[in-house]
Amino acid sequence: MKEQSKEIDKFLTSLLKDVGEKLFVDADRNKSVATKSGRNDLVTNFDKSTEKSVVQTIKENYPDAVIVSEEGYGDTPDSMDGLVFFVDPIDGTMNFVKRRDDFASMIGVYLDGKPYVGAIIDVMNKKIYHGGPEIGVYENEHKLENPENLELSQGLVDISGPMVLANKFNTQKVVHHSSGIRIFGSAGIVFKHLVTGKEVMYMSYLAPWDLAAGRVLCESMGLNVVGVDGTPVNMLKSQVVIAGTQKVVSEVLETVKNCD
Ligand code: 2AM
Ligand code: CA
Ligand code: CA
Ligand code: CA
Repeated sequence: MKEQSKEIDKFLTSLLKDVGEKLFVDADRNKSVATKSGRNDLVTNFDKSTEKSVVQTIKENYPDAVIVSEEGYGDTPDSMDGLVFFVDPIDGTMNFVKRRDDFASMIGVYLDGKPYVGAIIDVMNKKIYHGGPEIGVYENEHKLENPENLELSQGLVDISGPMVLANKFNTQKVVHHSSGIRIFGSAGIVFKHLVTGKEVMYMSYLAPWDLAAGRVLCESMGLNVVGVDGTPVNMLKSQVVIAGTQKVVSEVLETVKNCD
């Protein structure tokens, strides 16, 4: 098991390194941009070409694995049995288009429903956050220490913009009790801040590919990842997710419970 974790970790880091080198250059290129569900929901030719080649490489190396991916090149499983790869080719597409910064590419791997190996590349900073419960979590080759179990008043939180503006789930109260709010616009970049201890909580509506890699890394480092009612997340559907230190997640769940 541990040997297989290590092998998949090597596979993911090498694959995402190649993806990162391409996207680093593509960030400066003209993009063909289309909207999906609305004007804030974008997809570019690079989201599609990246996903197509990542899915193909996974299929060549793990022919029996199931692949769940955002732009339509994967499968649509109804169970988490066996090896399941979740692929988000470009996470933070709006940033990729507007800022050419703060976007990621990520792959999370689950074995029989359990977090197994995850990898997130911060493309513009050329850093890969990767690992799993059996092997620990690394920033490139450097092993990361578990983040301190800070309280809400001791750290920065990241909550999706529309959720805070609408004060959904009492999120404005959460912000008032924290050190402040930061909104990066890429789940992958926020998970990077959680595993390096720079933020203490992330709350957002996430699809399985937004969550998969970050959940593996968080849970491997003693951070909590739960649904908005405190129940375990379901990797086969989209849902509101709270991820953060154990203390902050309990405080936020209490605040959510008391929302009017
Ligand atoms: P994306 O860029 O891969 O679409 C932006 O706030 C963050 O939320 C990004 O990680 C973005 O991923 C994700 N996101 C954007 N729209 C979403 C939606 N409708 N459902 C779930 N996640 C979304
Ligand atoms: Ca998208
Ligand atoms: Ca995403
Ligand atoms: Ca995406």
